[in-house]
Amino acid sequence: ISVETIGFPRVGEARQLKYALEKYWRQQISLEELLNTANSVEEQNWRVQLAAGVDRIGVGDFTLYDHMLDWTMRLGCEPSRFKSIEDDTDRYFAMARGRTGIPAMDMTKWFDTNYHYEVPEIDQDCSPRANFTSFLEEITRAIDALGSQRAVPIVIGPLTYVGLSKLKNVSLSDIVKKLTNVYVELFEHIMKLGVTEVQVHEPILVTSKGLGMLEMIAALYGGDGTRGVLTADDRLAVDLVTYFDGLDERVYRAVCGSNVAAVSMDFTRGDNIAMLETSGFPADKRLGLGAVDGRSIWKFHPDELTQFLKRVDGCFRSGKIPSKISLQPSCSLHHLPYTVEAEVSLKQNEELGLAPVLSFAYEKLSELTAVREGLSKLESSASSDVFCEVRESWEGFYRLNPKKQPVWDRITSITASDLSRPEQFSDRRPKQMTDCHILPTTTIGSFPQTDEIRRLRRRFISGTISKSDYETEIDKQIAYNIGVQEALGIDILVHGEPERTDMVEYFAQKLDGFAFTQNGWVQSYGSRCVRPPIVYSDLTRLHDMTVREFVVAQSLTHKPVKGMLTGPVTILNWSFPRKDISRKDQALQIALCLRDEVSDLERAGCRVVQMDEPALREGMPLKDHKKDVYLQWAVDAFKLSTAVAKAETSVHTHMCYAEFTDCLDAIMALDADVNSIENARSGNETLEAFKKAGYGKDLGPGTYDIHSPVVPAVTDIQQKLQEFLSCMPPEQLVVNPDCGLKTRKWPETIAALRNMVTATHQVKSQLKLEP
Ligand code: THG
Ligand code: ZN
Repeated sequence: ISVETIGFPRVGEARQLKYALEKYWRQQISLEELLNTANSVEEQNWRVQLAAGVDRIGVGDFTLYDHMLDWTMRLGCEPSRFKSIEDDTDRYFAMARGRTGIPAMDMTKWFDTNYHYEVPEIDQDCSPRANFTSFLEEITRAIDALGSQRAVPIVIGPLTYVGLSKLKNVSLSDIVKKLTNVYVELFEHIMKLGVTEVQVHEPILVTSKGLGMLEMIAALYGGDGTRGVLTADDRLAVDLVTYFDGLDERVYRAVCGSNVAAVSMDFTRGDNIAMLETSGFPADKRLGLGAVDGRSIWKFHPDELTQFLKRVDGCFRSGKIPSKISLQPSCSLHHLPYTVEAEVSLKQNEELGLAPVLSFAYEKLSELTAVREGLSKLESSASSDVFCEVRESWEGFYRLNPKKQPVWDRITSITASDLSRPEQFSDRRPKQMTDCHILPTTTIGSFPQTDEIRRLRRRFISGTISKSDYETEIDKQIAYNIGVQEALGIDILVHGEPERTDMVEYFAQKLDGFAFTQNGWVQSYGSRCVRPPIVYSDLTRLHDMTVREFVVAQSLTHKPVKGMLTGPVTILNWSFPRKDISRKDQALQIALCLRDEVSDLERAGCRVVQMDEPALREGMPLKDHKKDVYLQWAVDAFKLSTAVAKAETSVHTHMCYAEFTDCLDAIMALDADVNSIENARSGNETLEAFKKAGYGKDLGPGTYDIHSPVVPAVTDIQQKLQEFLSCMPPEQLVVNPDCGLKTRKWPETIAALRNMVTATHQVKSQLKLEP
């Protein structure tokens, strides 16, 4: 039994790569200095894995920005608008970040993780060509550091690469065929370096798309009597690596019948072990046993793991699986922070008992060897020392963080009526915001976070200024924000959220049951990282969370001010959840806290509550047949949070970062009175889809793109509004930008909102002229 990794974090323990990248973009360091930093982070990664006793280390997944973008370069699939940029590095960063006149490529979520990749764009002009120089150099460095047997190149497989692309006027199978030669060329180069095995990552196979790829699996990897283009050369073994869910039985049969030398699977999701028990695993292949959860920050539970290992052992004994096994994390470790050792406060806080049960990337490496030991000790039924130690850590954790029974009692007593508004939309809508006329203007919630606010917050956190001084300054900013909106003539106001940094961090800090790391950074995209809070206990609300700032804002204006909340599903999806409590129950716990907050806001005079759910879509399971269950509890959690609102209270929501068209039924089921959506960069497709689905409530499609500092012209916004009006009646439309404004500067924000209000007035006066 060997131990193997299939990917590692890459920003660096101290986020060295992030800082180097940002300096390089500001032209403060040279490309050479950037690459020196990158190489030293990568080499440190290798050293750590080597020292942890990993037998085969996945290499080549390191990247300056995004691994999918790397493959776009390597395969020569750059969209044609970038082809004029000759220098490889310049072209690479232009694709990621855009250039004047050349928009960046789109980003989207990598499967169901919080990582964003650069979506390849492939059309009929795409003519793949090999561009592997820097990749081969990287592999060569890895071989020098680790030896050619220990360094296993990671390659994103053609099915996954193309399956995750935006295809225009081309078919998936045609492009896969076109790309195959380039992969064959790559494999030849890799063999020349003395490499004998590659990991070909094909996580797409666990999704519902995998079922449509059976023929392509056979063509590429062999099966049905064919040799397989990528497995035709015996000198290079292919390990077909899948993760993020189990394999559908038909896909499993296809990969088992293929010519690959090894198949690696995720045994922490789905039910691959049951499939091994019933169908067995081919004796001529090595099994990659992804038994250590690469998505979870928690240590393994010794008893659960023992149960699992017994089943593996049973398969061994009955000859269902071969003796060639490689123990692996269930996926790349790059979805985890580097190490618990860097969490000094959590480690010191012994009353919490949390640090001993946490396991980040470095600690997962030790778990791999612990699991190997556990498997070998099964026979003697002696428990290994590590298992005993981890069991004690968990016992300590549970003793210190007992179940909060009242929370569970409240969850048990939730009834259907808790999930529905007192009146139907058609009855309640006329009672809401009666002072607001047709085409009301509003914003999504946040206003620019100036350096001054950030400085203020730092002084408060470090204790340099008192809480009351901090609040006084925050209130001044709220007053300014309200003044600006009044002057611009916006109809539904916001306080602007100067007291919040990251919305999820803000709410997590207000709730009891969340813990925070100091260095637990996880790459979100490019140089950007997030530090998700950790759910360690049942979640409760100790105090109201947003009422003070709402009251300050509402006291300054007669117009309605929105009470701004982040929805339960988003708070959960952007945190590290407990693994021993269902995500549904954790979402419901957060929902109960938010429900109480909605009531408190109403009592404080709030007439409009906005419950944002930007991450609703990204929590969707990868298999179609699992989607309904997720969407059901996600919708329930949202409704549990909001349905307590009186009929007179208008409930808004906002969604961004995603495609909505594949979960429209769920979005409609949220029963929000107004839904503002990110739409400025797409045409009317989303709107058409809403209309087609019979969406009858109010909609606020983004009238301009806030991700760019460009101020939209009045005519641009007018045109957008006209397009929207061609799609739905004016009574249904709300006018807003397409996301929050916190990343923008004040001058462009004011100019853009002024144009938005002007455009709205002009469109309204035109409407009146019409018969
Ligand atoms: N909040 C949280 N998660 C998120 C988003 C969010 N996940 C998805 C999406 N939004 C990711 N977008 C970003 C945007 C900006 C940054 C990170 C993720 C960012 N991060 C700072 C950095 O890397 O320098 C660090 C922020 C900090 O210092 O706290 O700018 O909105 N929870
Ligand atoms: Zn948004």
